Amino acid sequence: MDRYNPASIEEKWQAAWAEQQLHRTSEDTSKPKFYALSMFPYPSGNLHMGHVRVYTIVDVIARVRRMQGYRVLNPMGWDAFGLPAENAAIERGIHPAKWTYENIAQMHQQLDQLGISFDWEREVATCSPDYYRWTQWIFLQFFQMGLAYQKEATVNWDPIDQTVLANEQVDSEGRSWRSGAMVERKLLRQWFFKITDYAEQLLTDLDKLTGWPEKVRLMQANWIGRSIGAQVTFQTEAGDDIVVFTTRPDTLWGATFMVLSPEHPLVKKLTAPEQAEAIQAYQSAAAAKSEIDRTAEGQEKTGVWTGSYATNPVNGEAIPIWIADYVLMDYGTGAIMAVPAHDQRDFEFARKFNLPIKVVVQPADQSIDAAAMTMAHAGAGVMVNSGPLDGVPAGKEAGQSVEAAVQWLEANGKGKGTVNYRLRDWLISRQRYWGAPIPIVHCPNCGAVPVPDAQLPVTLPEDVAFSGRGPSPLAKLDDWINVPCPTCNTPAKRETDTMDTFIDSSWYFLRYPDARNEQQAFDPAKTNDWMPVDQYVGGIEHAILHLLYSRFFTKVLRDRGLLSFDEPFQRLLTQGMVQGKTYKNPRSGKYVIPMNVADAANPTDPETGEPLEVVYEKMSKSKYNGVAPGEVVSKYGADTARMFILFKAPPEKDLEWEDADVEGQFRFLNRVWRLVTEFRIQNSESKTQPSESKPEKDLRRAIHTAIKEVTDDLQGEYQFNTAVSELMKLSNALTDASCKESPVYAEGIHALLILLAPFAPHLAEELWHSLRHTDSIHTQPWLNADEAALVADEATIVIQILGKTKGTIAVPVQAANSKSELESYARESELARKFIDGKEIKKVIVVPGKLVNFVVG
Ligand code: HQ5
Ligand code: ZN
Repeated sequence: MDRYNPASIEEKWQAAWAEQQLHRTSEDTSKPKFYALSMFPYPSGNLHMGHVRVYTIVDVIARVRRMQGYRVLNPMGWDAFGLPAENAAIERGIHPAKWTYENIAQMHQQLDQLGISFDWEREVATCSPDYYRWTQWIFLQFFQMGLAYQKEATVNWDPIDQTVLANEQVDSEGRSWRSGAMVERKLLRQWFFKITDYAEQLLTDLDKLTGWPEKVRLMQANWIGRSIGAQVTFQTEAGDDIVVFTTRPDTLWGATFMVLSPEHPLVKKLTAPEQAEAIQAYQSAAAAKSEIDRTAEGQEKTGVWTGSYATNPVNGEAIPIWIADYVLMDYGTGAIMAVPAHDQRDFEFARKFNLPIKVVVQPADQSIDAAAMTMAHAGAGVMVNSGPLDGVPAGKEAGQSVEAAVQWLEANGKGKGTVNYRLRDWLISRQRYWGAPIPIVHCPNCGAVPVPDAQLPVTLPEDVAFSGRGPSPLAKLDDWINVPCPTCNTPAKRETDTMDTFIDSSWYFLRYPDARNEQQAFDPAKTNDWMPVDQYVGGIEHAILHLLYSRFFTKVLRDRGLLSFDEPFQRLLTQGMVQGKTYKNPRSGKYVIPMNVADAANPTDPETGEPLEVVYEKMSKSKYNGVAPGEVVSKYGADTARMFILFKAPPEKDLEWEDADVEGQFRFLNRVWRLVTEFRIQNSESKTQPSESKPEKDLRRAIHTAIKEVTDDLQGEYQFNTAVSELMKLSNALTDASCKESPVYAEGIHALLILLAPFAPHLAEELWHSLRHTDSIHTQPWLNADEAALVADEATIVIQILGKTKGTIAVPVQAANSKSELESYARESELARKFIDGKEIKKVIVVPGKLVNFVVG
């Protein structure tokens, strides 16, 4: 008998499947469609165990649907633009394209080794001109719809490298991650997408996403952050208007001062001569601070009085105007009314600078006094000191004070109601090389002119030097930059910014249905046929940006007449993290290399002798807890790796990598191997006729229970872990069966293989063929549970004497459900007779299907 040797069978079947084009997407439109999508990876070079988890999950889903008769689209591609490639170029002198394509080849091979059934004919790489040509085309659709525009924005500027940095590239001290220079805030002209135009739809359509985790919908709703409020105008002594937006117009009567952003254009005019020096010093200090530092909670409040006053429009009171860095210019109007009694930041500010505090909301259960307050009261209560609003209930749930205030402001011409969103327009331009060039030419006569469709793509020049210093390499390439204006032919200049890589990933799922189209981004008929995605799987780290941007793109392209649906992803599964075992010294916080831990059961620090903690954390080099997919595959095979990952934890939960459990799955697959191999040997000999014997009935029940449970676990609420448990139960039932010559046993072996096929595709295929099948197991129809076989034909009935349980008896199901029949079975049972033992039966209580209680005297 051959031993289970994953290495040889896995390679053999991978080659055979490729040869047969087994994973090619079926175009048979008589079948229902199923679009399975996994978040495509950044081609970093090596597959991480986290990737293995996502792609295995999607693979099982896709394989089951194929066997269930769906035409399945299960594509793969590469999110291939972005900084890592450019950094590799700078650090190692490799061109980003070379680095990227080498990584893609390596990761593709690693995915193949896992037996993932992707349709590689639809592969896309976002850095390839035949993909980014359409990214540029889509940019121009946005531009023509007025949804792509340029404006000045405050950005992080590295004065040494002469480049803009993302917030993530500025360290906690405000220094550039690369040059170490103190980052400056600088106003630069940037490109934006007007996602705010879609804020309302992006919010309300979240209700349609019933197949998404509630958590993700909530995160998106909070990110969009809709609030109602009012726009109110305060007039300065000089007669200038300061417009403020407030979500608490009901507290206007409690506004005791105003705060402007240091960058507010009126500051100069408002500054009294004696305050000029202090104001200027404060403005420069604020300019050097990051937005995060300026708005961090609990920050000591700073600010300066301008020396001027404004009039509170609701009560005519003069209130002082201050500047403070916690008010940002690009948020709202850059000015706020301060209500210290009911806003914590305003409260801290007022206490620090001795400004008046006026209570306008009194809580129901206590009376607050401005002088004694230690913090703001932001909660519910009743309006006081507020003229027309006095007595109106205030607060999120029951309060009508905000609505009442808006009504009063509008009726008295003092302001108007507004809806505001936290969401801001999406800054999409990057001063980087490795991204899709923005297809715009700047002409001195015509302004920003789109590159005509026929001239797309605007390709990235290849012969470029990467020094890591100075502005984007594109901005230095005069030959590339200088072009005639497409409209008037005047010498003009190309836009040198490239697009944020999140743009590439906002439409890749629309390309897969028609990935080789050279005339269009996609044929709407094909994309509308396959979309929306039936099941999307990916990390929770994309809960907000990627998923929101993809929803935004879908709605814009729908409005452009290209798509016929509102939402791209019907169902979303966010997989948990794969964590590795670490040995950590709780005192020093240091991680110890596992190899250096002498006694794993009782681990101690080899340097200090202190006891070590065993904790599971995100896999990382610095914690010595990474497990390389390739090593697991070469030791146990891909099937074991897949089985372990699916079995160890429910898909949404974090997964603790545990070698012993990997061994466990390897042993299970070996058991299946032996079961089928032994069956094959016996099967060639004699065979009994089918009968209704108890062992055969029991085995059939086990088989069909497994079919039912595994099928349920793979539908909608995915529970791969319990599905694997069911497979183990079935294999136990087969091992223990006493009817190995019966056709029922053969049915069980076949069912085990078919149910196992999506999980361990190579092993299942090998064993299937060993049973003399000639076609692939992966093209077999999925199994349907026979409901009749599920019914147990005996019921277990409890026997009680005077209410005390004495044991159970087995009764035919029909009899157990009839009071009289059940009673007579019970009376005649050996168990009951033993306890009744000649005593008088005074009464018999029968609960059909459950118990019989004899009251004896
Ligand atoms: C994981 C890990 C690594 C990865 N290209 C983007 C991306 O996240 C996706 C775009 C749609 C925006 C998971 C991760 C994600 C998938 C690809 N993963 N653990 N690429 N250590 O390569 O779980 O959550 O980083 O779903 O693999 O990840 S990626
Ligand atoms: Zn022109």
